[in-house]
Amino acid sequence: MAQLSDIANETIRAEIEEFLERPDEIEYNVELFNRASPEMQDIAAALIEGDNVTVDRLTTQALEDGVHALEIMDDGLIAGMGIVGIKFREGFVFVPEVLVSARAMKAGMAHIEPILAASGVEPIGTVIMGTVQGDLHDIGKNLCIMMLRGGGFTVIDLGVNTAPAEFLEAVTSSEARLVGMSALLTTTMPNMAKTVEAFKDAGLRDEVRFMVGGAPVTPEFGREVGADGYGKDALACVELAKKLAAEVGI
Ligand code: B12
Repeated sequence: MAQLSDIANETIRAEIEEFLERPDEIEYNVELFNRASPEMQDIAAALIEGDNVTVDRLTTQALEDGVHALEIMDDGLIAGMGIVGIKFREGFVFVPEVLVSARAMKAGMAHIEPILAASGVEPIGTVIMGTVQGDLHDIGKNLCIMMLRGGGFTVIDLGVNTAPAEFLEAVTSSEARLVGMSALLTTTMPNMAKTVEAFKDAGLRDEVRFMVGGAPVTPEFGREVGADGYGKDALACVELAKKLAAEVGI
């Protein structure tokens, strides 16, 4: 069984020891960081510390050393943000610290995005992506967009705080038949349903396929709001988009 003491990075060991209390989260993170290489642990530690300069440098170095962009994303950046998320939930850190870590995440993602996007595959179709109204979280949505572009989709990014009317306008003014909605707040999840309703009211519901995702969203919730599919992460988002694209004949 993976042990905390086997994790190479001292900051990560201290973070888990000091801030994680739930046994399932301790177990998950001890295993995750035991699996991650010391270089990925260093990236995660720098992200937790909000050190964007170091995340930038270590990400560049890892790519030069031949580490796959997806490994950096999963075992470095997302793994580090997972610890930040737990500390935020438990009240050990607040919005400013999370923003500084989010900036560090973006510094790493800036190197990964062009690589994932440059896979040279033929364009499959267009996807409209947005974080729903009232919600300003965009890290997960942006990861999905990166992976969708890498998977051959053209993406129209509506950004954050996207009103149902803006999704509607984007569909009517483009050829897009796929719409992806992201929500990170339980209070904004209902706006997914409102968006689907707006398409029904406009008589356009059957023209498009809706994908939903975000940490609090579940497959059941997706079905409840009338979406066509739920994706748990950015890889699942691409798989789902491909499946739904085939359904609508693009
Ligand atoms: C970073 C962060 C912030 C940053 C956002 C920066 C940014 N540019 O995004 C800042 C500091 C601004 C912020 C603000 C707030 N936040 Co905040 N935040 C987080 C945090 C720590 C991490 C979220 C994140 O980026 N995760 C990493 C990404 C990679 O994961 P992800 O978003 O889940 O995305 C993945 C999948 O879900 C999926 N996915 C995502 N979208 C989609 C879409 C589709 C179509 C598909 C298929 C898949 C998919 O793929 C992604 C990649 O794998 C979470 C904690 C957490 N554990 O989620 C809290 C969290 C979401 N925030 C929370 C809260 C309360 C707030 C604030 C209200 C705090 C406040 N008091 O002001 C504000 C709200 C602002 C607003 N109106 O939106 C709560 C929400 C609680 C709830 N029950 O609703 C959380 C859960 C923290 C907590 N436990 O208390 N936050």
